[in-house]
Amino acid sequence: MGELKDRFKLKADALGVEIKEILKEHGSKKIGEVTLSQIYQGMRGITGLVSETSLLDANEGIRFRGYSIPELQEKLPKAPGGNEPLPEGLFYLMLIGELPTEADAQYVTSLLQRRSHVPNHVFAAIEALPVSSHPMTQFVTAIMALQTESSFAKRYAAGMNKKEYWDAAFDDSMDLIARLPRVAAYIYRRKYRNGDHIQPNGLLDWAGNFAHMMGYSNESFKELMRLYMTIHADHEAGNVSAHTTHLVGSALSDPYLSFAAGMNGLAGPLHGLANQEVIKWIFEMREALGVDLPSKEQIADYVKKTLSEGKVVPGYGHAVLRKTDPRFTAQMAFGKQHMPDDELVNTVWRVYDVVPDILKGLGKVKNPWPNVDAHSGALLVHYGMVEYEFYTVLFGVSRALGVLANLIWARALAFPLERPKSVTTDNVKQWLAGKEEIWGE
Ligand code: HAX
Repeated sequence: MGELKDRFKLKADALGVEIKEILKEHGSKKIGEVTLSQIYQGMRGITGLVSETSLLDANEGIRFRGYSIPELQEKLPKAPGGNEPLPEGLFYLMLIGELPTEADAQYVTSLLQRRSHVPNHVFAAIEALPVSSHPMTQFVTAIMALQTESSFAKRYAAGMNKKEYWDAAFDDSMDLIARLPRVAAYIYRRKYRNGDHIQPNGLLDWAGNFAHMMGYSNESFKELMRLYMTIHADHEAGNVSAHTTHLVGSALSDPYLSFAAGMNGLAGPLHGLANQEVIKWIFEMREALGVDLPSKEQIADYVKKTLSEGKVVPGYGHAVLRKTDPRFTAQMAFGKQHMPDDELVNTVWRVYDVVPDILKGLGKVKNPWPNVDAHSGALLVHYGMVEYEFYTVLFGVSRALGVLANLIWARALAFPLERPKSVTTDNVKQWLAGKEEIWGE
């Protein structure tokens, strides 16, 4: 791993120097203003974080180190015979800031293959939970059980120099990324395949091996996993899973503790769990209507019913995006290529034809367009993965790439403990009455 670490260290040292200079000269410049509404309403639009790995534009969608998803699909290395990008290549890009060569991506693959051993007590910890536990509960439990392997925690306890934090975070992050597919596949086979587990194939790429261990040997499913693991990896720093991992990491909690915290946030229905909610909602709609491919009129009626029951339409809307999510579009293109006649996939496309106008009509939804979660489930069901409670685990395995690349950067750039100021409504009322000094430090 020395070579990858050396390349990273060079980049991190150079950026560290640049940031010092920027702050020395411009540190007191204002980057924005904060309104009262913003602090009561989810801090939307407040710029308060730095992330090197990706940037979200409200209209264009996500760019990873400046590259859009179609550009990544074109420029990142592929598996032999494949068309979709290798997520290992995206991880390299996020970490090093340069497009990987084929050899670079293969090197990351081989590092992950070598570090993928999962100790037995982790499987025992999973087995201690009832099979009925939600897969995300099992996933987070397994990550916590893996924490015994943290070299960051061990080195910190032994008096690690703060200049070495990044190095220990690097080791833990690579180990964790390498082990997650095995853990996730174990949970899948335990819960849905009677514990009939499949051993890893040490010759396969990270996502291909994940597909294999879950029991999907079909080449086009492996391609879907490569695409899926790439597009879900990162969405700049403010989303719940990324921000939580970053926040917890800022307390020098090791990467296992930090990532587990982020995954608890991903498990919320307004965030990553939306991918299970979408397919559950579509299954319920099909059952209620008694048809496999509802008409647009039937869908419109069902959407209105959902809204009238005080529920959100899952897979639609976003806190930052204001157009169709390019991650939705990439999955739609995959569907058109691999399964154009699939009725469930066609239902997703019909929902896309109908929902935005209805949400626009409500007059309060800032983004009526689909997000990443609106599409993913239908593609998985096509290959037989109907167990939608598992979908957020797939998202989590992918999200590790982005949030852990960020955690390594945060330790390398010596980002301090995160600690914003909060107020009480009483403070606010006094301030509005003209007593400005109440804010304190
Ligand atoms: N259906 C119905 N109402 C919606 C809606 C939707 N899909 N999206 C937003 N709204 C409503 C909000 O509930 C809010 O209503 P109230 O004022 O009555 O509370 C109003 O529109 C304004 O909300 P907003 O400013 O447009 O949206 P937010 O930034 O507050 O929330 C959410 C963004 C993603 C949480 C929201 O759009 C939502 O709940 N969507 C459905 C769940 C979903 O798809 N989540 C996944 C998002 C992507 C992601 O993180 N994936 O992991």
